[in-house]
Amino acid sequence: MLRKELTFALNYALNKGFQIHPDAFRILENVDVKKLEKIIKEIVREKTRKRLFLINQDDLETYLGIKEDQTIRNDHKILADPTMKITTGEGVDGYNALFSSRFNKLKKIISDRPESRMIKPISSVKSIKSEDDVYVCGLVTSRSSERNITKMVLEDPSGSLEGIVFDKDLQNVAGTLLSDQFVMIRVSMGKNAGFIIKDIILPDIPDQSVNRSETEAFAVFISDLHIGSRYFMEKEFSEFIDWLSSPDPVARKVRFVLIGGDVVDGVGIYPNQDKELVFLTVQEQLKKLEDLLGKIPKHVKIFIMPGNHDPGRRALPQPAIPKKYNSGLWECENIFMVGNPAMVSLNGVRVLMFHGQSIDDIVKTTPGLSYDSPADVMKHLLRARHLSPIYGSQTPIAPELEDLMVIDEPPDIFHVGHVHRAQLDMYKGILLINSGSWQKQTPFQASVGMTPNPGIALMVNLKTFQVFHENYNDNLDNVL
Ligand code: D5M
Ligand code: FE
Ligand code: ZN
Repeated sequence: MLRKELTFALNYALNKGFQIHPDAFRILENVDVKKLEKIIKEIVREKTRKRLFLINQDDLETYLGIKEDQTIRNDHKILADPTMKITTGEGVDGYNALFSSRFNKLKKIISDRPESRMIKPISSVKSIKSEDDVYVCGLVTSRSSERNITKMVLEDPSGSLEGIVFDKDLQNVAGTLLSDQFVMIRVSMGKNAGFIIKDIILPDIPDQSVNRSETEAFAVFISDLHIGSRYFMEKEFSEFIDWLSSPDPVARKVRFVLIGGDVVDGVGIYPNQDKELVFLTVQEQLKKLEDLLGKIPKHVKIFIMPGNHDPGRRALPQPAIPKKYNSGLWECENIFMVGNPAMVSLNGVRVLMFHGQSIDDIVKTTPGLSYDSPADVMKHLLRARHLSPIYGSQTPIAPELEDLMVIDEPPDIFHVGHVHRAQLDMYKGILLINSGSWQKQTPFQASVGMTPNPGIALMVNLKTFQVFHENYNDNLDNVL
């Protein structure tokens, strides 16, 4: 239904012999009604003078002061995307290949550290009776605490080694290690021929120089729209989309929108989901996404990554949402479909995107970590240099020949979603963003005591790394 003010404005122009381009029409729809009459009359007067009888997008953008600033760059490069790399090994052989790739990649990463020159294969350590401490590295296959000691088993391609931690502080470090995580340890031979662990060293993030954009382009970080769910906040999300076309000085500088997964609610993801859906097929859900994103100005590049609710493979790493579910998104000039995880460069700023499925397993097994502070879990992942270390828990992991979940290169920005809590933090110069959600608290989340803060769009000035946010939630308690 056209608003009466819009109808008046259109009739005014049409009666003066004007045509109105559909793109211009879309802009008019979003203009403040009180200003419509004045705008249309001035444009008609101006163009009549020039004897041009078509009102197009450019006329309106010029008039409204929302014309694209051509000096703000929007260069992008997709640096890593699993979509075309997925091979899927099979069964035991596949997992052997996966874990051996994990070990080799992380050993290479840790080889930048001085101690790593002394790393010995586990099998060789077992046969020597050295007085000196030795370094070994491997994946943690088990850890347990009883009485006042912590036991840990580490495995490398040559064998496995059980060590004991006595030191209290070091036991706390050991307690935060995730199963199948890569570590380097310093051990000595104890009196009873057992190994004593003296130090635990994680691959972690080295001190690094951070990349910045030369121009003040803004990137917006969002995730977990859950379109199709009756709890999807369509009104608030639409307001945010309209804001992107508004004269707001920050909106005028937005050149990128990154969407970190769970774009739709999906179908058959949890029992009795259909009772909570307003669109019952993923095709309808994705069409709605396409329509909403279609309103974003074309100079804004949009990157879409899948999450655990989106169609396609569920196991990590996930390929991009397959084209067969919605070809429109794939064909749209300013939309880029990427897999999960992915690394993209925006004007030279490197953004690592990951939906965040592994957070569920990590908060369950790690003391001190919770859903309320996803940024702390993100730091944990960076220290482990791996996005999903735990194998065999809730997060499905595919037996890829190469472990694509290793964080090969540190990013400048680390963007994660999944837990529906918007949060910001920094770690070793890396900006950590959990992008929250656009879905109200679901009955399931209420039942497990999860309180999301939905309806907040986070954005970063890629030149200064200043962070802004737009909060579309009416609830005043809903804050960042
Ligand atoms: O997940 C939204 C949030 O809900 C995320 O933090 C995980 C949590 N969640 C989802 N399913 C479960 C189960 N079964 N147990 C515990 N926590 C869960 P989303 O991916 O949007 O559904
Ligand atoms: Fe989600
Ligand atoms: Zn999710």
